[in-house]
Amino acid sequence: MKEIREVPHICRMCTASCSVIMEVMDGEVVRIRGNPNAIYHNDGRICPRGNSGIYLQDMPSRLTKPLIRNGGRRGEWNFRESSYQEALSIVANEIRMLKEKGESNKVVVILGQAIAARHNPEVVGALSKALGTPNVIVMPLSTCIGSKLVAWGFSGVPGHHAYLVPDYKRTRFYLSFGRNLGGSVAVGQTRKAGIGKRKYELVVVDPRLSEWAIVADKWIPIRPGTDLALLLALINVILNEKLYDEEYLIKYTNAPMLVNPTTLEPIETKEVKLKNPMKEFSAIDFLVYDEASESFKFSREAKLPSLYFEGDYNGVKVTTVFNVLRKHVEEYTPEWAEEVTGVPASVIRDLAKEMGSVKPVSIEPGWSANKFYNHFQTYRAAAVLSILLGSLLRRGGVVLSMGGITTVLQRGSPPVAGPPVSDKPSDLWSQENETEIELSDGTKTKGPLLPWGRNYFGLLKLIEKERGWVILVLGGNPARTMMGEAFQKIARSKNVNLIFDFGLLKDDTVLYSDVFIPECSYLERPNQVSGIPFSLAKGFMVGGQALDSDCKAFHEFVLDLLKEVDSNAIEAYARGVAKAICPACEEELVEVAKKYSGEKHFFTNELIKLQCEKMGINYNDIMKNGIVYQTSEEWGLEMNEKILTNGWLNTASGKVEILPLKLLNLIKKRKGEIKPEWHPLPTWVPPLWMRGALGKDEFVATTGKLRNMSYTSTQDNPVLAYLLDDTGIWINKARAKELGIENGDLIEVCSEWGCVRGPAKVTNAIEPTTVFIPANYGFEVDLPFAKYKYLALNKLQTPYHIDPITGTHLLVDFKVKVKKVM
Ligand SMILES: Nc1nc2c(c(=O)[nH]1)N[C@H]1C(S)=C(S)[C@@H](COP(=O)(O)OP(=O)(O)OC[C@H]3O[C@@H](n4cnc5c(=O)[nH]c(N)nc54)[C@H](O)[C@@H]3O)O[C@H]1N2
Ligand SMILES: Nc1nc2c(c(=O)[nH]1)N[C@H]1C(S)=C(S)[C@@H](COP(=O)(O)OP(=O)(O)OC[C@H]3O[C@@H](n4cnc5c(=O)[nH]c(N)nc54)[C@H](O)[C@@H]3O)O[C@H]1N2
Ligand code: SF4
Ligand SMILES: [Mo]
Repeated sequence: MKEIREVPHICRMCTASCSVIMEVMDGEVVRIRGNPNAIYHNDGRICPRGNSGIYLQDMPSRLTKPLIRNGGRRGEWNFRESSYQEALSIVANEIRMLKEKGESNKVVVILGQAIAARHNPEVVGALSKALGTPNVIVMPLSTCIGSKLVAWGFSGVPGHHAYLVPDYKRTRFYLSFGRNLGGSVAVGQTRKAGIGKRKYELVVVDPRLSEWAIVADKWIPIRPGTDLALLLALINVILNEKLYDEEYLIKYTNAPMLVNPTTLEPIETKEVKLKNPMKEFSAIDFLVYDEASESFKFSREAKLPSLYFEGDYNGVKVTTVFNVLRKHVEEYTPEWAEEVTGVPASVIRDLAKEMGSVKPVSIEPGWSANKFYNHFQTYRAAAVLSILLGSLLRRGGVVLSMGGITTVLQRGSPPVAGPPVSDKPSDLWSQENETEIELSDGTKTKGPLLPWGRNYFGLLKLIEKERGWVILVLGGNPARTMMGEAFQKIARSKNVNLIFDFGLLKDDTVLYSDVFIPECSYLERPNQVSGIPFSLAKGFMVGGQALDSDCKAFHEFVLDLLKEVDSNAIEAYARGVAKAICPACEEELVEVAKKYSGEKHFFTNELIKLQCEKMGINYNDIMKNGIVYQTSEEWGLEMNEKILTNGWLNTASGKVEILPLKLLNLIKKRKGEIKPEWHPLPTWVPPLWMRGALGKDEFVATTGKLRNMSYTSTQDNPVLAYLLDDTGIWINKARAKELGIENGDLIEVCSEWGCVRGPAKVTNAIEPTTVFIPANYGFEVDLPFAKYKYLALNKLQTPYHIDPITGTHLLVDFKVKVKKVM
């Protein structure tokens, strides 16, 4: 029997970061399986994508040598192999030249999920500082989670999918919309949802009978981009039928806050000092009407704040936030919502009644939520609905995971947005700020409410204006994942001096680059200690190194690059990394960085040792077991309760805010006027496609992930490509018949901006106005195993469809025409 060595790691086949064990035999990883020690995470399970990581060892499209363009234009596969040093020096020279001219800001970093999942805080903080550029585009932020992050954020909790989660194991009723836990899998969530499912009722809202809708107790098909109307009608019924959690609203929220009914401004506030286990901070207290003493009091001094008070305060007419909300949603009746969504009013009424009578209820906080123009208000409505039902931060409701708890206690994260690097404003930000947006009421505004300075439409504008840009793509495939083929547009510009790709696979981004350096795959590199996503228990994960290979991983590559650009920057980088992930390691890590002289994984291995030492983790334990827990899930549940009951939320008042005061302030400062798009109370905003009538031959495009594909990066994985089933473009049977389309026919789908082609999946399992275009297809380079070359979603989009709040990009929200290809 040959010996099998077991090496724990963190799965990098998607951002869900499951803890895995790699079985190594004879210098090969022969199997990857779930880590049984990850009891509060993926719990010994992984998905087929996780299993298929072993193909990274020898799949034909894995690139292992640096490449340098050998003439020809970007977009032509014309490269020669080079040494690491030669490729590195070309990139370093370009960056150094910009630095010497004082133009470091012309270095633009595009951060893909493959590096963002491991190194997001370090890149945005440490690397951009070391390079001297504030211009960082984080793909998962600008294409995936932007609007929802701040939507929940304004109520006091960061709306990041790994930070804010349904408490699947303890809920009794789960309303899932726009999420497909059975297909768009994160085993750390899907597993818990599966365990809990025996005890909760599952209602899935989706235009399509997804893998998750199939296992639901009820599937509610809905027109794309109209979930907001459904949620508003649920709020309407819950308020009218008094199905809300009165005690929760009175004790923990600003529902009783007295405001001016016209301006929504609080009538009177005062500052209070508060202290949580990590920080002292000041918050405001607001005036309420105390029913116990029949007088006006600040909320923290009142015994029984009234939800319903209306009257005069010092001659001024005042009312509560609760009253204003009730009035505000009066028009959003189930009958109105039926017209918009296609969901019968009776179904909406029954759903509201059920949600109001069962406890606890969990409402989906969402993941990929940058699909439609109204997604900010959609997730504001989801947050307010959760609050009305008393389920935010409650057992069995929607809760903060360990990452979310830490973020809230440190009082970081959204809605604080804007330029990512503090010492210089992002150039992208100024472009976003200047962009004209046409609002749903027909007026125009300049710039989104909260421009983030991370979005590539800003880059498109900048490179038209100035010469000499250097683009660094780190761990992503923007040629396929940027909307409207923005990357190809950037690559065609003569004003871009160099495009560099630090990737792994032969993909369309390499095709449009000048220089490519491969990173080691996760099988060949260690992984620094990191937190556990979605987890209520506190703990840490790590990755050992299973294989050796001739390549560098991220940290060491960055150090090599900085050494050539400006060796002084090495210290800045080490400090930045420490600040982002291990503040107590700072001085020692600077020494490690200075000592580094090119040995593979040296910095990472030393970092792991330092992290263990400073964070109270036993090194041998974590290296052997892959994951260590310092608490059980009870810790997370208790912390949620403490945050709720002590008023430690990240809002102006520290309480759960239905009417977000930070948002109100921001509107005053940035816009001066309340518009439906950023109304502080949940407000109807139609999706973009509804601005005109939907023609008889038109459909609304939407998208989602395929269960056995990750982003665009697994298309050529031999076993995953083989496993693809249910493929193709979903179209409703009756509508397909009108167009003479049969199952399997080659069809063309065209938007205003472009066309894609693929086989039709003709089915009753999709709502008639919708065409569903899977997100994971399409490529330009030659790939031996990949299917559906011409089904690239980003050919249909425009980079200028943006979210009016954060300026992030909308994945869909446009009309399409469909025809059979003869
Ligand atoms: N067409 C389309 N566009 C999308 C999406 C979609 O599904 N389809 N999804 C949207 C969403 S939700 C997201 S989060 C973003 C994601 O967008 P991206 O971050 O661009 O994601 P990927 O498509 O996974 O990037 C794939 C590339 O990452 C590189 N890579 C993989 N592993 C490694 C590694 O270990 N190291 C390095 N250095 N590189 C590696 C490979 O070269 C691979 O080709 O895209 C958004 N845009
Ligand atoms: N297999 C697989 N799993 C993945 C990934 C992957 O690439 N492949 N990527 C990971 C990443 S980065 C992300 S962002 C998550 C994404 O995970 P999810 O947020 O679950 O995202 P999607 O698959 O984009 O969409 C989920 C469902 O929303 C439906 N939908 C589309 N439009 C609408 C609408 O207007 N209303 C409603 N109610 N539903 C709608 C789609 O039909 C789909 O079934 O998945 C993660 N897990
Ligand atoms: S969900 Fe699947 S691909 Fe994603 S990290 Fe977990 S095992 Fe890997
Ligand atoms: Mo994503």
